[in-house]
Amino acid sequence: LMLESDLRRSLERNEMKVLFQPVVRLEDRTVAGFEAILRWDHPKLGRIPPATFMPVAEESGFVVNLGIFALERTALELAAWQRSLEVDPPIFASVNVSSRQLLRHDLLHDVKTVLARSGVIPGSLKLELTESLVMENPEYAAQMLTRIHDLGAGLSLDGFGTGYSALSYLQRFPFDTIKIDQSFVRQMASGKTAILRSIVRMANELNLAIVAEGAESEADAQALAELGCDYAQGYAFGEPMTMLQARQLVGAAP
Ligand code: G
Ligand code: G
Ligand code: MN
Ligand code: NA
Repeated sequence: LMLESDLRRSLERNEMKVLFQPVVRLEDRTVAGFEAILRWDHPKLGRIPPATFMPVAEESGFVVNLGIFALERTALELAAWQRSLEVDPPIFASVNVSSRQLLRHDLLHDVKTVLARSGVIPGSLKLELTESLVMENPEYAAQMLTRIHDLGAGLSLDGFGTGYSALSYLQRFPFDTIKIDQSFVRQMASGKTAILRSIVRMANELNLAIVAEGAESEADAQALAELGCDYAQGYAFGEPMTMLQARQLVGAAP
């Protein structure tokens, strides 16, 4: 496949970008952190979204290289900001983790290396893992994630509510944050809030921070705040942006 050989050269050719999408505090709309999202600028095909190249990367194993790249770029940028910004709590950034990276690769080693090399404030670098990923092998995932948590990395449960597992079960994993899938925000707009309310109540009881994904309007943001979500991410607050734009947004030194 053409795309696969191109993909393998994307990193050395500098075509892969790590974009940052803001996550804001709903109480005052300040920027709390960012989610790192990969974008591929192909020389001939133009901008290719992760939904297109991630399946190819998963298949070929190159997803591990991409994951390490995203983790390193994110940690180095965040650490640079932290040297010039005095904000408490520090701005965080979260990086998506693929199945192969957690289950068939030494993710613990990668995280340890990146934390040591970058010098980011512990807890401000987070990993995002989906429910379906951790449920592929719950025992192994729980063991690995506990060791990664012990290194000082934060852990977010991504796309919550789309799978079949219960928060009470996931309590066994050292997550500090859950990200509620954007499908619940869409439902909320048509008056369906029951599931969202129960997720928020249980997350509060388990001491988990809540990020609602896919907040596209001021009305979404208001409703999510009223339901008790702590943070929101979505087009209402900003699309994935370049690191330079993100740096300017938080007022870090150039
Ligand atoms: O931005 P977009 O909606 O196209 O992203 C689609 C998917 O790609 C999202 O589910 C996101 O989790 C995934 N994705 C984006 N960046 C990364 C990355 O660095 N690593 C992994 N594993 N997935 C990513
Ligand atoms: O990792 P995850 O699947 O959560 O990736 C988030 C994806 O959702 C990103 O690819 C991002 O571009 C997309 N996204 C972010 N904010 C919004 C939004 O407000 N609306 C929609 N439809 N998609 C969004
Ligand atoms: Mn994510
Ligand atoms: Na998500």
